[in-house]
Amino acid sequence: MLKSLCRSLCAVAALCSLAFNGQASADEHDGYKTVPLRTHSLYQPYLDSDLQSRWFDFGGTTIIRADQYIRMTSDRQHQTGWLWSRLPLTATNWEIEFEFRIHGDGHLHGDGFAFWVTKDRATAGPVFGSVNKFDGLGIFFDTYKNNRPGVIFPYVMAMLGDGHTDYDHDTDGKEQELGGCSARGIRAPNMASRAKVTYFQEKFLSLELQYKQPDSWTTCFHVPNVTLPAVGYLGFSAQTGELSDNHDIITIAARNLYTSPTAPNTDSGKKGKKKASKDGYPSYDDRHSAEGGGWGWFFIKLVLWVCVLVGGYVGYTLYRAQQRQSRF
Ligand SMILES: [Ca+2]
Repeated sequence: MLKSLCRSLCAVAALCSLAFNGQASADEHDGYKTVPLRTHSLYQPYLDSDLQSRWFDFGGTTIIRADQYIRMTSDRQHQTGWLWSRLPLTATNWEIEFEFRIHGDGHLHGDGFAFWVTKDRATAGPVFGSVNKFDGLGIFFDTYKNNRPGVIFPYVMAMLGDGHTDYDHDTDGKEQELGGCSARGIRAPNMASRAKVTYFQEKFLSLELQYKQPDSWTTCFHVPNVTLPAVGYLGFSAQTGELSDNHDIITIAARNLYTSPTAPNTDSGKKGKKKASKDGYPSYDDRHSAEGGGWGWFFIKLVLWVCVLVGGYVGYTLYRAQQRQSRF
């Protein structure tokens, strides 16, 4: 009797500790609540003990150096490599931050790498190592200027593919561009760069880059009213042709984002200045002041309350049982 009660108490304690861990991982970040998405994150040593990754597939010329990087292409001609999540991203709103490094010898470099969230996955092709006429989002880190007069390279641009439209290499995707920026320092021989892609369904898609100095983010683009396919796989691919470079992915940190749907319009002044943009959503610059909350928090609080109640009950029963035992 006493043993089984002890076991119950341990189980409740474990459940509560899980809930607390969940609470700890629900981080406040840029005004949103964020929860890490393990299924779409990747860190050293990248592989499990059986030399597989539970959540990602690798292919083409990709090589993995467990303590350093995932190298999609080496600094050699005609290489094509990729990595893709095994599961689709099902989070409605998400943020994917990744660290990468583009480097190599020689004076001319190419062709660059791509970040993908698309309906299809894991097929090599001519657009920075993946298929053309894709359905979903591609963000291209283009290090070779084919033909785009007046634009400084490397150039980073996003394209929303509809499954039919071609990416045009000859004009570096000028006609297909959704948003983009020049990022001269992104190809750095001695330093890794970072990118952070943030997507709020039907609200916006943004890209921030970190390459000038550590902890300093530069907004590359912020495009309102973007809707991606509801289900898309996360991928990275890279390609070299006549020109070459090492294209390395170092870490991927994916996060689920959520915020209270009513927060933007309930300006109670509790947290100081908080204003909503025209669409009733906190403007990009005011994200720091957006109040969190939402169903995730509600759920965590609910679990904690249940833990307290059940813990109290089990503790009391245990106490009663001990009393009874000491009586006999
Ligand atoms: Ca190009």
